[in-house]
Amino acid sequence: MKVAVVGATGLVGGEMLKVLAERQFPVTELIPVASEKSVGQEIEFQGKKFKVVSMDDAIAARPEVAIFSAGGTTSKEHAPRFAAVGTVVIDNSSAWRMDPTKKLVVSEINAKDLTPEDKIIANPNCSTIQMVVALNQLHAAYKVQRIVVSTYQSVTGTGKKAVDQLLEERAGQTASNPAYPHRIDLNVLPHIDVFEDNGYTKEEMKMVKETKKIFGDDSIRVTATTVRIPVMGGHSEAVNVEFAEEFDLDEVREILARTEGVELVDDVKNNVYPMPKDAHGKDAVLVGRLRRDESQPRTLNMWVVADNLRKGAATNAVQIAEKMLEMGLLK
Ligand code: 11C
Repeated sequence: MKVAVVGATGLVGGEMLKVLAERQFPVTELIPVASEKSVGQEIEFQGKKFKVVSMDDAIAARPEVAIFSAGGTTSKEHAPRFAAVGTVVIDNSSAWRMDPTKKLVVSEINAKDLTPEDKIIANPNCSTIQMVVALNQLHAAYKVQRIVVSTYQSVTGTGKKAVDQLLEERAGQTASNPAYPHRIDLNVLPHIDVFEDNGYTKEEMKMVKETKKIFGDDSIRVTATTVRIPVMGGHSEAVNVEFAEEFDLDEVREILARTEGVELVDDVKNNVYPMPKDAHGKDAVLVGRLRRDESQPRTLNMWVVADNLRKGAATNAVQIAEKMLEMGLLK
């Protein structure tokens, strides 16, 4: 497979290259693409050096698959140009997620619905992916009715600029080029992405809308508060979920223990629960702190942690490509 990675020099792009190599995706030719200022720069993949090329050169090479992680504007402009030459685009931005003609795919949940007509496939937002992976089999067993989620998100979700801000502040300096409107070290920002007219942030509304689209069920009610914390390594989420059917907590544990993509980390007697430091570099979504919400019936509380650059972005994108390969949709 000729594989283009658009945004190859970014944080997610770098993770994408790692995941492609680790999972031994059959890359015969890697085509790294980045902004004009990075063209000609060399990047390493599987022990070999590859030159970063321009978007036009990458399209001319007609790769079988292009994995985009370069922001919505780039995706809007260039993904259709790759699709026009027959390339399957897996796009990590928000550009196509809510487009009714495009599928929004989490590999374990709905990759099976992909068809040869799907040429631009949207990868959901990281905070949505880890929540729906954790809920997938519970939804099948008890039917999710309402979700109240609060997130604790890593600075890596913003990108390199935010990582630098945290490191500079932690070293006692003033950030030279801050990513956030306030300091992030020794602080918490109840603000991810821009504010919308309803008072929610775009990140919060992504969790609402994307969850409904991925589960194919508009009746699921979701409300979110998304928060940036001075952490690297992964996003954490407190998820309160109300089901239509009554559940048994031991059965919930059994279901989660066999859910694809989930690792149950739940032994509070021994202080065992999911933490971002333990999710870092892993593909699994860690789930723990399982307990009944005693304030109302059929409601569960859970704590969900995952590496936002892995399952939340790169791993899910590569898994979609793997599924498409298995299904004969990449040629
Ligand atoms: C964050 N979730 O942690 C964001 C990053 O729509 O793909 C990913 C934004 C997106 O800041």
